[in-house]
Amino acid sequence: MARNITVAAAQMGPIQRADDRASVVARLLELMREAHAMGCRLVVFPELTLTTFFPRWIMMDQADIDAYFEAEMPGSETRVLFETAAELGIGFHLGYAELTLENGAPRHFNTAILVDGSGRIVGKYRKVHLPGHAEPDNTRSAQHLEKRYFDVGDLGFPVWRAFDGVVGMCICNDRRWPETFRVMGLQGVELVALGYNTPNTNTQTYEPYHLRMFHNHLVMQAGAYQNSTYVVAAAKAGVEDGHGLIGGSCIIAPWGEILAQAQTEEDELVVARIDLDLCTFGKESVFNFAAHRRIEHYGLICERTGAETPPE
Ligand code: ING
Repeated sequence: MARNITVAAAQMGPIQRADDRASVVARLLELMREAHAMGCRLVVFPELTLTTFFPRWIMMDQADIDAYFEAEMPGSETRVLFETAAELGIGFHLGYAELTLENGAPRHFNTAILVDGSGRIVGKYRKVHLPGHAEPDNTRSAQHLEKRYFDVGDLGFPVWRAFDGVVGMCICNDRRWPETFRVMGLQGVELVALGYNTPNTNTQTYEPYHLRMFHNHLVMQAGAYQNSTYVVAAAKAGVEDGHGLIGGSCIIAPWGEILAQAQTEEDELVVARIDLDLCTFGKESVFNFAAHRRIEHYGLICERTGAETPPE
């Protein structure tokens, strides 16, 4: 029998540096209610979806940086998301900047949570692959200071039984690394929820605009196909204080095809009715890992971080 579930990628249009959380939460609630009205059981919001993409800005004062972080989740301004989810019986995935104390020391993570239809936090993920640079780089047309503002995620790539299936999460740059999807694939993942903030230009060299969107979909379609899992991906899109972010939010099938895709760079719901049972055939045939993988030949993947080429 089918395991049908209707899901949504809730693309967010731009969030300006001057926009307050209350105005953003109001937009998120509108998308959540629209998703519920369309029969969705899960709505996926983007990475760092409560504020502008602040890693594009140089900030030297920790208080200025911490203003973009959530010290509690739910907090006073986000609790209404959890209450509304429980009222409607819809789950959600939310990306945000997490400030937490560990052994008395502050830790800063680029985090995503999975919340079920009763408003309970089912799982948490902290971004592992932090792109960009740690020191301001004025050779770039815009900064990308994720290595400066965030610690490397320390939770691995877990999956959870939720929404009648096996659900995992990753965040933005994580999707460009096949290891991300494979570690979840080795845990039987059937739906990967992810959000992204992807600048629409390469800040280091000329790159044709269309390649940004091509690479965005390429890596997610490959991850979906090679692990026979759905991918529900929500962009923060549009121009934030003069800096453009691509859209392209989408829902991808376990055979790699895009089932639904955003048409704008604004707040937009991308919806599809999916059947989680359709992950099974790929996992039992082409990507039957137990039958086909040869881990005795894969050692370098975990033994070597950077590439080492043979001597001349
Ligand atoms: N953003 C970008 C992303 O991985 C990036 C950074 C863009 C890296 C293009 C490489 C190429 O989509 C985040 N937030 O990771």
